[in-house]
Amino acid sequence: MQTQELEALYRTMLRIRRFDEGVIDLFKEGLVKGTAHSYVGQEAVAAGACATLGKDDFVVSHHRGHGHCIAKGASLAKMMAELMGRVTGYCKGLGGSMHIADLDLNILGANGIVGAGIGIGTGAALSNRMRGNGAVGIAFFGDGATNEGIFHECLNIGSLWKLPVVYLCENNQYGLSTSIKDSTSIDRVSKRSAAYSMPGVTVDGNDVLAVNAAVQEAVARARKGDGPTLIEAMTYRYGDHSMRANLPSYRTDDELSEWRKRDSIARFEDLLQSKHKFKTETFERIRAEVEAELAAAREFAIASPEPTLQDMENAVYAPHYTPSEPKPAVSRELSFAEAIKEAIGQEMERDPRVFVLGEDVGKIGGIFAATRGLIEKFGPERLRDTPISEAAIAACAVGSAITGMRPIAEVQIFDFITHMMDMIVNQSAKFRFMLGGKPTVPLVIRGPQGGGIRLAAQHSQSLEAWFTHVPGLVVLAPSSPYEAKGLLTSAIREDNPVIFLEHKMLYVGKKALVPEEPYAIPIGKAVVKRYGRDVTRVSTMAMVETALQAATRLEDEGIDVEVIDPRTLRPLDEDAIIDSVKKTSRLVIAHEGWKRWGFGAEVAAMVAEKAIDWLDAPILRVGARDTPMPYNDKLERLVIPSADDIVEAVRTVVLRDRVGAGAAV
Ligand SMILES: Cc1ncc(C[n+]2csc(CCOP(=O)(O)OP(=O)(O)O)c2C)c(N)n1
Ligand SMILES: [Mg+2]
Repeated sequence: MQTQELEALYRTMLRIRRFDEGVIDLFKEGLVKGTAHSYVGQEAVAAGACATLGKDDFVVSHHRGHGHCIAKGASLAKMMAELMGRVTGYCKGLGGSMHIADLDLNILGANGIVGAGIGIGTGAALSNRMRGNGAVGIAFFGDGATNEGIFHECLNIGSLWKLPVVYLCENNQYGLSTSIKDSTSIDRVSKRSAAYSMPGVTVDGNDVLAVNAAVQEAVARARKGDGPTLIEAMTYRYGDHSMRANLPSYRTDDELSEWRKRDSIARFEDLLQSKHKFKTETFERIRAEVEAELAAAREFAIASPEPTLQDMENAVYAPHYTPSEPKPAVSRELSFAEAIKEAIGQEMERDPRVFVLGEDVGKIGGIFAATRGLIEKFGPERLRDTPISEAAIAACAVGSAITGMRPIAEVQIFDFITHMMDMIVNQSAKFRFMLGGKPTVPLVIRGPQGGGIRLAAQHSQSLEAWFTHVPGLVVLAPSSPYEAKGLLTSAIREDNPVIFLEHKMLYVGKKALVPEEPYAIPIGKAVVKRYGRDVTRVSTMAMVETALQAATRLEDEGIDVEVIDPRTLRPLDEDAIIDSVKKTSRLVIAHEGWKRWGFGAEVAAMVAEKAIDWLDAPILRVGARDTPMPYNDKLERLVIPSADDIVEAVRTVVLRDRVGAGAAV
């Protein structure tokens, strides 16, 4: 190694150590709030590893991430400002220590969720492979993360697809207070590589040159297309788990002093002096330069303003996609599945970044046939069959979306989305926000949901309220083949993560007219499916058809129902609902999800807040009974709201008013 490279390694280690020592002081002074996890003791891992990467290569970090960011070239001033919650920080003060990222430097982010970076790194590697850019990446994680499911799912996928990524475990012997000896069934993390048929090596993580050599080999292997390597770097953190931690002691003084004897910086200084003839003045010069840089960073941060409420609110969503094509005229009948397939096929043709991944989506085109036949046109790279690994599927979607692809991930049956929750809720919905509102996360998670075909409690749920509750997500809910194609087209073109709900009864429902040309239905725009004077009915997905049937029956009784399909559940077209309620003065909401704590509760509250003076009757909700979905067909029909239930609710609000408030109906 050249003197210059050795000096650079040394400087990086010193910058990391002095930065994090400075952060401890700032925390004590109250200038850094919340918490931060010190990297002091582990500097050789980040410095040795990142020195093997070029600018186009990526790193994904974890909660103890300052070292990785610094080693990959992040600005100390912007990091410091972020730690102080300032608007000039990497995340405009919205992310803090655990979310620092710089996509321009391919630092894809630290992470507050243990193990998540392994998933995002796997997705980013997939994206690099698909874009053919020759870049590789390192996913850093702690020993504790190797007992998370995402580790195992992703090492399997990474190896199976020979992805250009290095899995780098920083084994600092503890996950919070728990020793690896008490948490891990194997004596060497690197041995777990055998289960995923990739090389596994353990290196001295306090020897910067040893780390550098091992990672160099792994990076070369990844770049050649031979797939990932699992590296375990043995190291130790000197400080407690975090700056906020004030834990009873769980490590011995002897253990700490043993590790201090192997301090990476002191050892490297000795080597540079003895073998490479570095002079005392060289060290002094570097130290002085680092101190000056840190002082300037600190000053910059302290002088920086804090973010405003508007900075925060603007960071949640990227602007929604707005359609520009004229509405096409020519129509023919398609089934719901055909409409979805047509949207996906047309968008894949239009944009090479669009691809599909999921269980059985490629060769057989999905168990509901939503992608059937597309593989023949687009091939197995873009119609990607995956292992049964929902967390990794969602992780590949997030990692590839933030690095330039536009993935569509299928959930085979929506109930399995429970396995994807971290990636959807903690990662995709918050990524843009945590990074100060800059990046986009263009991904779609779609699949069949709802009951009606006797699939019982774990294959029939309507879980939309879980997702409408989360800022950062878009939730789309088509009610017909026409809506399915137009909304999915928008979803694929949208720069925010979209949850796309495909009700199973629509899959088995009637064909309907769908234009052949691509068209996009605007996000956040409801449609009036039937105009009426007496009562507003807000209905979603399969309940729209049920509501229309109920409306026809009510017509015979002289009750004129207006049926509104919000189509987008989040962001909700509040104006369309309010305008209708102002006209009819009555509101009934019907959805298949549970009535209690459901989507309808939000609609009801919104109308109560904004239009209570226009209401002549209480708002009624019709939703599923408060039980899981039963298998028995008669009971299932009793749980899912029927046209009878809707008719009854409408009669209640209308007749109540016609016979006078307070009358029993
Ligand atoms: C999924 C999840 N579980 C638990 C936590 C709380 N937590 C944060 S860091 C940590 C320890 C992680 O240990 P390790 O992966 O070895 O990293 P280290 O802190 O040692 O660097 C825990 C339990 C979390 N943030 N995320
Ligand atoms: Mg650890």
